Amino acid sequence: MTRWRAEAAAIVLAAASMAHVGSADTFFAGKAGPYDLHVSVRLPGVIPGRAQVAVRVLGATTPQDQRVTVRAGQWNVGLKGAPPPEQATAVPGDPELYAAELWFMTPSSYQMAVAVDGPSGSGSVIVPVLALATAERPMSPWLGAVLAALGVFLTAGLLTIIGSAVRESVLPPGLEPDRVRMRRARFGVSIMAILAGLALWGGNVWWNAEASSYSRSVLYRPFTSHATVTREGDRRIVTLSIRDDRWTGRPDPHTGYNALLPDHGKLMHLFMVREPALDALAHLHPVARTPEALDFAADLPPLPPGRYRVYGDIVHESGYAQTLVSSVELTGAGGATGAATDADDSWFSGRGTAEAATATFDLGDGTRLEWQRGDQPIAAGVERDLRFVVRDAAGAAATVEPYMGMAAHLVVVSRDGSVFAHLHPSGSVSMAAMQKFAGDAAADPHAGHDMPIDSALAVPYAFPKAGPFRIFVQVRRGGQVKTAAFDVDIRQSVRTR
Ligand SMILES: [Cu+2]
Repeated sequence: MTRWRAEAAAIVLAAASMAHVGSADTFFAGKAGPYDLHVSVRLPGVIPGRAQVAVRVLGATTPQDQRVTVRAGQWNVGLKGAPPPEQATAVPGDPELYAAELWFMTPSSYQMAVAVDGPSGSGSVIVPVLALATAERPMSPWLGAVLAALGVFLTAGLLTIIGSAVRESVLPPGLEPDRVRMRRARFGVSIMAILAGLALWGGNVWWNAEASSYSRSVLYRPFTSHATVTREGDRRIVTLSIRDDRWTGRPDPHTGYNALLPDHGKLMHLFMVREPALDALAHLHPVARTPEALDFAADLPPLPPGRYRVYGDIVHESGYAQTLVSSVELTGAGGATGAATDADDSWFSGRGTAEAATATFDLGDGTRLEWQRGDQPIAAGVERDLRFVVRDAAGAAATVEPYMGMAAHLVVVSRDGSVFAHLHPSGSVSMAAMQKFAGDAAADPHAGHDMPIDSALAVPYAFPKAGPFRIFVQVRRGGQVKTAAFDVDIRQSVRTR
């Protein structure tokens, strides 16, 4: 029923946000055995629904040489209980690209196995996918009118049949019904009209109950949370408090809102972005103040005063990642001491570099971060690599050190506040969920911590909508986190989804 209704009409995006606020699709770049893959999962918006999976086998030249399969299992069932693998079909005209469709029946955290068999051998990789219902599809007025007209026709037809049957069915042909028969017929029609009315009323109640249960328990809503700034001596503390029945009460077995999993070694990544100019950013790692993980607090860095959007990234043990959303007003100067709660805390304030085919941002240590956008402006909904490189004064590529295990952290925000995404060169997937599904959650996420790495970065992403965005890029050099900011105007795509 839900599916039928879902298919019936146009999409209206719910105001609700999701892990990566306003940007629910999954983008992943990584290796499956010998193959370099780019994987994207475009969600249908409604659950149950069919997701579009695209797998790009980089460097593939003859599509028939490779066999690509995808398979998804819910976090608590795993791949053993999952439906059989779906074979992805080669997309004509693009020898690297394979496409498949996967059904997601439950709003939950899934592990998706992507396997490639080909001339170089076989390999597979697990990509965490969050199947979220982000849209309700109300019935179109046109379909509603057709169904209502059919309903009236059927009801009127039913009453007419009942009336005629009582009045005339036992009369020989040619005879007129008498007054008694006429009265009986009217009585029969009245009774049937009451029964039909009751049936319609019952149907309406059932329909509304289904719809409200969808928006209550299927449609994604982040936990209710609330940000505050308080003074403790000469320190200023920002606290994000989670107050939600789904967290404080009994956890939902499907979605997997269970205990938190550290991501990059931290239970929460808290981002603050100043409105409306997006000209100040803090990336903090608050610690839980209670064992129940209800209040997360961090020292406030010296940020300029103003209104800040607050985003708290958390990952549950089920691999379910969500972004809590709140906002807070900062008055006066920021943290007096500037002492950070966590050594990996970082902050930035300043202007962004305007969009260009090659835009550069001065990192202040003699190097600059270059965004190689390319000649073409970026269109909404089109996946591409965002490419960056750090260059020294002579223009040579410089190295970076891992910042919390990653070559770079990107924060993508839309000016209107409807989109927030936290990305890495591995894509939009949560590293904690990846490690959990790969079964090496115990492995040190900071392995090779200070080994300098190549600063040529590529981050796969598709901007979910058109409009002005800012991209913050964070890299670590000389033990210090450097933040670059770039402004970009995303164009309307000609392609519609
Ligand atoms: Cu990050």
